[in-house]
Amino acid sequence: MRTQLYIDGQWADPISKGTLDVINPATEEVIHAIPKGGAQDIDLAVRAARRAFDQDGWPQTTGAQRAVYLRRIAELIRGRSEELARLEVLDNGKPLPEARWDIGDAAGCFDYYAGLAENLDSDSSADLAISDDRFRTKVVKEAVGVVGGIIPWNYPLLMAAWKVAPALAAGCTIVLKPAENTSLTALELAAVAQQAELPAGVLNIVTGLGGEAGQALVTHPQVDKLAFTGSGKVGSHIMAEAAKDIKRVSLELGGKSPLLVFDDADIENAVEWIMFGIFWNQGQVCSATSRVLVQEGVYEKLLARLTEEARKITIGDGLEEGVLLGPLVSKQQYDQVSAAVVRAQEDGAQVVTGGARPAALGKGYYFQPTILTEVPLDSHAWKEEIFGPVVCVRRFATEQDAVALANDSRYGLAAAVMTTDAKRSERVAHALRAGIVWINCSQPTFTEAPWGGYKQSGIGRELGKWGLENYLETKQITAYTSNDAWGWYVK
Ligand code: TAP
Repeated sequence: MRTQLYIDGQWADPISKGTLDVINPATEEVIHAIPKGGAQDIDLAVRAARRAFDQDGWPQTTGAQRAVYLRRIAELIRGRSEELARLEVLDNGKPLPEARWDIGDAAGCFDYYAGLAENLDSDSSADLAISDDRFRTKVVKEAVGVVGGIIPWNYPLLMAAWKVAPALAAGCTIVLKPAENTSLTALELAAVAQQAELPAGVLNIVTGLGGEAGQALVTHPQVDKLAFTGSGKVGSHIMAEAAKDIKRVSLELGGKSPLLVFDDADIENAVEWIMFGIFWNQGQVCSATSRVLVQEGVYEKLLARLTEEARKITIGDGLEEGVLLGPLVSKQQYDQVSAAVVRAQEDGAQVVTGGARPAALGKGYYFQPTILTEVPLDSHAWKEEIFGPVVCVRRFATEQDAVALANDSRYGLAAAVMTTDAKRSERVAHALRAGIVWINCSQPTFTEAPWGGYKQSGIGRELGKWGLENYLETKQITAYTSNDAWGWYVK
């Protein structure tokens, strides 16, 4: 485990010499200390990224050259995948099979953007058809500049990959501030980049607190673009800071994603996807299936089957064989989820199952899979992200009611519809105000497909070619091909 920051291709102690404890959420034990970077470390990192961008020629490399580095990084991550997955479990708490999946996806993300970087070479020379043949116009895509990337703790290495891979593919340089709770694999990513011989300053990783290192990155005048994933509150603050000097900003924020089950749905299939949607990663997922809307005819049956399956989930240390639900990431998150369930009950909700720490587990930030019903529409539990293994289940009568209930949210990240009626699924998919709609499934995520939300779930899209666009400026270059300038003017 690393003890230093990665700035300008070198490992460095933070100027303050401060550290932050790393706590294993399964045992509550301190297992390590990471460096606590501050404003001065961020300044050094941004200056290094600036120099790598302005003077060292990173944006002038071809996409094919950048792809070589990205593929090397992917290969090196794969070569260390088991070690990285175990580190992720110690830091975040998620079950090992999930962590293995994340590491594989992170490597895949670097490979994918290597391919898009190569395509950029051919895309950028295209001529544009314009209405005056005395001019020739072409459009080129160029890197935005120095990126400040800020990520949360729910998918530590994967979220780092979602920011770093497209930024580097585009020709940007980046300073990444991982979440204070889960920085271990981000620091390993720095080691991987060093081993891949990525030029100095292109990727810098500064661990530390959001209010210190994060804030310094957000307000640094030499940062051109901010790419953030996390809470709406911090996202809104970052957008306000970015507005002061018109930094580009992309935000991936929270959600309160609905899943609609119609009477004609395959109930067993619906139950499986709901389980996956709300209990995977302990429900600490921005797109988590946190509101389940069930048509009257199948409500009782679905609730009974979901409750039965939720009670069967094996809870424990993510490193143990067969565990499906690990601890929440931190004491703070445990307290927040517990408080949200107490508040839901005070507001009138019924706890069908779960609602507390599992009696058998005395230590660790464990919380039972929890199903709430009778949750008032104006309550915190119905409206706000709980970010834990807590699902609200509610009945509806008609398709129109279901769509209205689903859309009655300030969020619009994801939604799902379960029905065997193809026409209905198409109709409802279009009516749902969300950036991602799944039909007869929930949560499958593909590096090739856009990821992001409507309304207060964010701005911009990650992944796919849309994710690359986040890190590109569009420039038109227009040439006058006649030698009669005045003639053009008077015409
Ligand atoms: P946030 O507080 O939003 O933190 C996300 C990132 O922003 C972290 O790296 C954080 O640093 C940093 N940050 C905090 N304040 C900052 C500031 N003033 N300037 C710049 N960066 C700053 O989310 P969290 O604490 O990880 O989780 C809180 C809630 O956010 C969760 O309960 C959940 O509802 C939501 N959340 C959503 C998502 C997604 S994917 N949408 C992911 C995680 C959490 P620190 O690590 O030091 O706080």
